[in-house]
Amino acid sequence: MKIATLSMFACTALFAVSCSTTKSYVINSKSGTDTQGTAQFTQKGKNVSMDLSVYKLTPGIHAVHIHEKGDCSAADGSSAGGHWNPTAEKHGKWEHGEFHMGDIGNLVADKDGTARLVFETDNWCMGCKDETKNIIGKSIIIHADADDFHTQPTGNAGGRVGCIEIK
Ligand SMILES: [Cu+2]
Ligand SMILES: [Zn+2]
Repeated sequence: MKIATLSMFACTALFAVSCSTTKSYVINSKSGTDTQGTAQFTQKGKNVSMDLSVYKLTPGIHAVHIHEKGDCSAADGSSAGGHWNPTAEKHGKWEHGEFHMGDIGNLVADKDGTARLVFETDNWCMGCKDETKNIIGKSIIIHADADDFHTQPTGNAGGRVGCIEIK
């Protein structure tokens, strides 16, 4: 018991170097599609990494964003709201000029409809008190079409084919 308490304390004190938090989710298909896959988020020190694997997309380019509401209940994914934009900027390309905190970018699905994206940033956190960084309570949306990085406020990415509630 004493040893367990001590090791938990050490883990907290040394969070940046020795500990990480990982959460995994399954993608909900939306808009009558058969989208499948998983997303894993890991906070390690100051960085959050996302490992997104998607199957049964149409081949080609698909936008992926964090949207503002952690609610995938609507059949078309509209319940997830708009892009997560806690810093009130224009829609754009990640870390190029103005961009939303949810503007991850695009996935490329191969001829079988499979796509994988590994993304890491210190702009996000998992459950910290800074609401300009906290991704918990938001959602991931995978779109039917590509993000053009300039159409406001959506990137003209079309319908919503997959949704994940980040809890
Ligand atoms: Cu989106
Ligand atoms: Zn955006």
